[in-house]
Amino acid sequence: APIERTLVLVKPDGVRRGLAGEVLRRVEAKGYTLVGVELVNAKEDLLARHYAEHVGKDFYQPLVDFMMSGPILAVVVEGQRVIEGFRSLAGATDGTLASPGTIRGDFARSWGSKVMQNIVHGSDSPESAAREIALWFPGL
Ligand code: DAT
Ligand code: MG
Repeated sequence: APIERTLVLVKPDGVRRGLAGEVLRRVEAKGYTLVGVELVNAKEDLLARHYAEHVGKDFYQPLVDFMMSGPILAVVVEGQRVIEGFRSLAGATDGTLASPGTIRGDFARSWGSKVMQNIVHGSDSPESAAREIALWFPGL
């Protein structure tokens, strides 16, 4: 199986709630490798590039404002099929619907206009992962 890298973000709600270590613990317990970790106070231009696919949607500005509401733990994770694998660990976007046992299912309950408060981000494809890793870890 191919070795991939993905970008994981512990969002400001996750950091505020003290869940950064729990997310890293689950990533490591699964057998993935941490290859970059940094606490970031993200600026609007970085978030605009990160969320380029959502620019113009009604939830775009609330999403960016939320992502600027506190520090984010940015992590590059490596492993076999880790892009799909981390999405599976994270669970569904809506915390109400995310399965128990997933990060969102266990720790998020937000839905509707607060659905962005779902603890983590994970890249959704090899193309997104390459683009996002270059944005958050230009040296990597
Ligand atoms: P995911 O984070 O599961 O990849 P996404 O890429 O579709 O989900 O959306 C990015 C984030 O934006 C998501 O974590 C939560 C927020 N979001 C998505 N759809 C939304 C909506 N309809 N209203 C408010 N926030 C939304
Ligand atoms: Mg996404």
